[in-house]
Amino acid sequence: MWRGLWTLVSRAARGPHRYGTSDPEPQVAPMTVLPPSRRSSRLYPADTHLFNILGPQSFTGEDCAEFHVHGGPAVVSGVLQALGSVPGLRPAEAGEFTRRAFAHGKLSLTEVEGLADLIHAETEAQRRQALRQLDGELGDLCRGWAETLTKALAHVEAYIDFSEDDNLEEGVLDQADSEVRKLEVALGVHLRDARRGQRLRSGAHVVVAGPPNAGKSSLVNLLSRKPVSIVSPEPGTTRDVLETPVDLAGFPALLSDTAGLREGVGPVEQEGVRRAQKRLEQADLILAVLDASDLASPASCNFLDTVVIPAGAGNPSGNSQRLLLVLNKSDLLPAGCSDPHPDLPSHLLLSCLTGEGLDGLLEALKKELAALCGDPSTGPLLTRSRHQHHLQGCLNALGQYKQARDLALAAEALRVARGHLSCLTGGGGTEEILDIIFRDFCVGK
Ligand SMILES: Nc1nc2c(ncn2[C@@H]2O[C@H](COP(=O)(O)OP(=O)(O)OP(=O)(O)O)[C@@H](O)[C@H]2O)c(=O)[nH]1
Ligand SMILES: [Mg+2]
Repeated sequence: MWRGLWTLVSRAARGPHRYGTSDPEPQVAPMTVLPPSRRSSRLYPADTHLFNILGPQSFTGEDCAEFHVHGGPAVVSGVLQALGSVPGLRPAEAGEFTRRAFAHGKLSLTEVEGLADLIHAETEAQRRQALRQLDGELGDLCRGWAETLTKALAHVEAYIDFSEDDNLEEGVLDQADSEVRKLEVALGVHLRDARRGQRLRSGAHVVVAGPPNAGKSSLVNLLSRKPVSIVSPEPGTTRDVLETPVDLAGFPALLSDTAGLREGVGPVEQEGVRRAQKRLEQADLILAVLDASDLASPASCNFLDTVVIPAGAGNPSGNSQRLLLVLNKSDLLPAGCSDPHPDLPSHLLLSCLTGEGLDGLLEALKKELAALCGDPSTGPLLTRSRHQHHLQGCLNALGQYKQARDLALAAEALRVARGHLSCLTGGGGTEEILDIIFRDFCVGK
């Protein structure tokens, strides 16, 4: 590669604009002396450096050259233009550096996914989770499990080949069975946590619902800190489901504003109510909003009876759907009235108008989201459906191992189980899967 390396001459690094249009195009000239590995060479003009990193220490594992130049757009475009004129040089494809690093064994597939997640992380919890995956935690776990399976397979094969032999130690099959049982338990634990991991990566679905005019859109705008929805004193303003991604107390969430739930309305609003109800069924967390000064209205009572009470408000540890009940417009309550409705299920008082109660709501949301997404530093490791698919495949194959009547079939089931773990870390990855994963990357990484 070094034979083809060129260094920039002064005009390229200075950029074309500074010298006017009559100036010649940026140029490159052959470089005679290369800097030693991991050292930089100063090029002309001052402050342009060439960094030489020899493989396999570089990110991709290949010999690399990095140009460190001033960040002004004209300088950068001058350098790129000059490099682009060298035969054989071209800009990197999206994800190409990472793909090369994977091809050279510098990163496993789960680490590649961790890097992609880190690049796209928008919240603190996502960043911490991505760092764990980039550090190789999931890959290490899979490799440990694959080793266990290799041992179990060796025991089964030893039994097939040498069971007649007196030298074979006793209970080899029992050992294999016990390893498989332990593995089943471990996989089960991680699979049960998979939904939380996926929420942590792509955001929990938080649906804001309630009767018309309760202040749902006002709350969505307050939490997302932008005017997502139209707010008006007219009941029935919101019809469509409006989604917005938000960072809620450090956790990623997809916040949906919905139509106010009520009966006896026109066909358009009716369709809005139908959509709102459908969205409610898919919610990870319902933010139920009522007007604190209008709790006796038929729409409020109906919402309490049909949504809040069945969802088991105040009992988030149960199996019921998670729900936070918010009594909005607390500013309209008589002064000095701390909790006007002690008989209602557990709730929070809020005023979207004054912002009072917002801190308490964010604190409650943080607790709910931590329970839904898991602790990003110690919690779930399976963040993609691809992970879940392979672990489930592995678990199914272990089930077949236990049912196999024939030792050859039992050994084959162990091989299938091990194959799934190897696909998870990229050992048996097909081109299509690699294409999907690398497509997520931004250009240049
Ligand atoms: N006093 C007071 N008014 C509020 C508060 N929050 C919202 N409002 C007002 O209540 C009215 C309805 O607010 P929205 O946010 O549009 O209510 P909504 O629940 O989205 O209404 P629909 O979309 O029609 O179902 C508007 O006039 C808001 O300004 C509050 O905390 N205090
Ligand atoms: Mg609205």
